[in-house]
Amino acid sequence: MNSDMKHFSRSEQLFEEAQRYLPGGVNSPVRAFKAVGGTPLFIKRGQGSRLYDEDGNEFIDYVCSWGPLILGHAQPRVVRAVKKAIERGSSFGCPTKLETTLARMVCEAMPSIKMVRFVNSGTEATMSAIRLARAFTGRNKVVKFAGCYHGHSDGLLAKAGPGMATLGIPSSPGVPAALTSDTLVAPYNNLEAVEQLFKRFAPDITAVIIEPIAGNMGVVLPKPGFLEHLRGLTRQSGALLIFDEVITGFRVAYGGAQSLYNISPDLTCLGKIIGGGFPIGAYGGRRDIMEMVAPLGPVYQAGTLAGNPLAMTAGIETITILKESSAYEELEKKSSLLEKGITGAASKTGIDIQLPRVGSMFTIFFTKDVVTDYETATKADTKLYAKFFHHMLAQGVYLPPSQFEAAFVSSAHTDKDIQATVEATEKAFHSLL
Ligand code: KE4
Repeated sequence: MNSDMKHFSRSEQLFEEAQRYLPGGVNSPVRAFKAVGGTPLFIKRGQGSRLYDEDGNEFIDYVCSWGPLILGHAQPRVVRAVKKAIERGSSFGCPTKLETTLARMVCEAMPSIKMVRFVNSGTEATMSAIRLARAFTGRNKVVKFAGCYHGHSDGLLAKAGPGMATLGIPSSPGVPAALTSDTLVAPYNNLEAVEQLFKRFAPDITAVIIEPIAGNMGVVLPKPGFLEHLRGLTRQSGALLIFDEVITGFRVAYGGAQSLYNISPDLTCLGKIIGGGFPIGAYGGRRDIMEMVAPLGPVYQAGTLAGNPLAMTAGIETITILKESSAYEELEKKSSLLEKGITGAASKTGIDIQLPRVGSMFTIFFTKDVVTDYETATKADTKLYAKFFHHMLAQGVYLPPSQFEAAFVSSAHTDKDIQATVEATEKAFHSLL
């Protein structure tokens, strides 16, 4: 990778101006580089595996817009399809056959989903799924896991209170305690904690919501049997199992994490990849549950641009390419090459890292302990990660600007990109010594 000194003066100027009009200069907090320091890149364009910023710097991109761009930036077939679609109009507020096409593809990819509703974000998807679960079961309490993020609806902005398995307390000002008092929080991978919650609250637990492979505390894998136990526990108690596959859906496999672990959740939330880079979310699952959604049933949920033709077109094109090609085998090959190269560089330089990976989603944790939950994830050395991040950035490799996010490989990443990234990692590790 070109390691000639990069400068970011244009991004600095743009960031200055952006902060006058936008809180923190961004439209989503994680973009602001607060966790790693420095100035966020202002991007001019993306192409394939590359991002180009306003200073003319070029980067191999492992953020991929936080997951949606599994085919890389400006994928030619997606661009052509969306160009044609926009010329026919961007939104009608009426049904189109595109929505049925994408819905059918989602249902065929994930057999647990018999019916699906499109919305405009993952936040809307999980918020709606929980409202639906409460209507279906007549119960109120929701179990979530520390370190899992399901978007920013009030009830889900809850963190663990004191003690192991507890009533959630607001994780943000502005969220009334009343709205998180029905949110129970347990440590990820901790079955005993979940069983304790069920012992205390089972008759009022409407659902367990989980990222089947966590991506929001960095990548954390479910321990063998953990998801199966959750499935058993919920089925036994009449609670619903909700898989939040906003990241993992069509990412770790065409059928998502539920196909990898062969588990049938009652409801699934999707987003990111199914919109091919356009705003999207979706929730779906058992027909007897989904039939409660308005206007078929009484559970209200709506959205002006839900199912809009552009997001549908980009999503259909994206998952068609994923279905038709050997995308997942290639992603596995490239991602495992990258993992071997990085872990090899770490052992060569004596840097302690963990590199949990499922398919093309991974995290480089700066810790010697295996990361199994939020507590062990937060033992990682975030200062070291920040230094590493900037050493990589200087060499033209763009990693997530936070230790607690997932990194992604796309189909557009070439073997040369992987090799260049491994070389940059070796140099970066040496600079950390
Ligand atoms: P959105 O509302 O951001 O579309 O989706 C919320 C959401 C729900 N569920 C999971 C598992 C998610 O990962 C997300 C959003 N992910 C974050 C990054 N990990 C999006 C990036 C951001 O917040 O800017």
